[in-house]
Amino acid sequence: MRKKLELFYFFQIDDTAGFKNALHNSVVDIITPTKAMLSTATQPQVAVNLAFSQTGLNKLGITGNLNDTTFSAGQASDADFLGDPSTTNWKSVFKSPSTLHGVFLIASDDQTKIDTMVTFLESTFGSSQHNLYKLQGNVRPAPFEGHEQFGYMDGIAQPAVRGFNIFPHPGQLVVPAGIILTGETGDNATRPAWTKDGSFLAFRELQQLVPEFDKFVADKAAPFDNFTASQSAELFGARIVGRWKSGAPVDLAPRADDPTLAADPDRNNNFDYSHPPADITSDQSRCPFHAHIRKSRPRADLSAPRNTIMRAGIPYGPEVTTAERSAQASNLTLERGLAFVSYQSRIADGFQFLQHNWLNNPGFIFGKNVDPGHEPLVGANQNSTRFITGADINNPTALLNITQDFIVSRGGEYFFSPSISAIRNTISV
Ligand code: N7H
Repeated sequence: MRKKLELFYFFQIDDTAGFKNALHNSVVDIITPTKAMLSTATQPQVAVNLAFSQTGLNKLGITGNLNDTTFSAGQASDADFLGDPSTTNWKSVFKSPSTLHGVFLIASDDQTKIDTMVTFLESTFGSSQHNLYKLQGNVRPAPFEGHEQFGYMDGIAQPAVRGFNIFPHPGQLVVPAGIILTGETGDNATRPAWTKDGSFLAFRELQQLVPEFDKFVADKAAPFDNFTASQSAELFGARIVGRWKSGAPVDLAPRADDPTLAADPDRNNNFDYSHPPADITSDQSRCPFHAHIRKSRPRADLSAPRNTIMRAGIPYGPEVTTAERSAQASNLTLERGLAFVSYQSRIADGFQFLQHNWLNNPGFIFGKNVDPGHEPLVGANQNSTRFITGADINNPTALLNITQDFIVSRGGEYFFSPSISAIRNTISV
């Protein structure tokens, strides 16, 4: 749902029969089919999707085992494993999985259309559900549209799903449909038939401390060649992400941004970190091993198509204010961040695996001449000190400690997003 605005409407079901009735008779018909989203010509002005937590399915009397223990257990019990300092910083809605039954995702370019949809849903469901929490996502204002809160272009690298994306771009990973969609080729789990063509949705509300990140990058950037301090900082930041703010990959543009490369979908993903005769186990001159995009998708470092996610997040919150910039500190009453969404057919292979086994794990990427360290943005260590190597191009084995988190997990939940026919024929009857 590529729209400028997206509302995450988290709800609790109060009356099972009434909820099913409204869902069956009025709401299932307004859920947006994937096919309609494939082209701007057929996209509705307001797109709606729906997903349920395990406790939500229980409340609806859907007893079949979805065969994803991470989903069934819920995200609150996963907090420590994900590297969060338990649920200390979590929003209360996510700390109470027994009442968080589902989420509506409502996207549009027009806020009034979202508001009208909320009014429609609330009047249709009546007292059979109530809202627990709303998170309003918004694409950043021009000229930062498409850029996440730290300033980097997002939404560039997505897997192509076999059978859906007919013409993948060069370098785009093509995965069997069953890596993202349940019941498709490549998803081998045994599940009830109605789950076919659904997907598990991992939601995370990730607060971003932007002035703190900017200060860290400015303070800790190793001086490089004849670069000015601000050029060295820009290079350091780009290496932490693996892409310049424009989106150009540092693997292809290692020393200076290249906006033309960034904007070219046939080139901006066409790299894999290998540059023979350079040694991929020790060469960090282009992209460091700790970089966000390298640790979350290692390309030639490690072939792991099963550990692939489809990302569908959107920023939330206001722009950084002048006062915050000059104080080099966030005003914590003005929360901003990323409403992170990923889709996968098995959470333990997708979001959870990437977070725990790769981003948080200082030893990963394995087989290198030096431990890469934590991924410096989302790589979590229960709020304790983290480290990276590869920060200084001239001394890539040197270790740099990171004493502050720039992303604070405000919690989340795991949901299952069923197909429309499953909602119509199973969930709402
Ligand atoms: Fe990331 N960021 O600003 O650094 N992410 N991410 N992410 N992320 C990507 O390639 C960001 C998060 C992945 O195939 C880009 O589309 C931020 C989590 C994966 O090359 C940027 C947050 C997880 C990719 C960001 C955040 C991932 C990816 C480059 C949180 C998984 C594709 C744009 C606030 C657990 C890698 C692009 C590939 C790309 C950022 C979260 C995973 C700019 C700010 C939690 C798989």
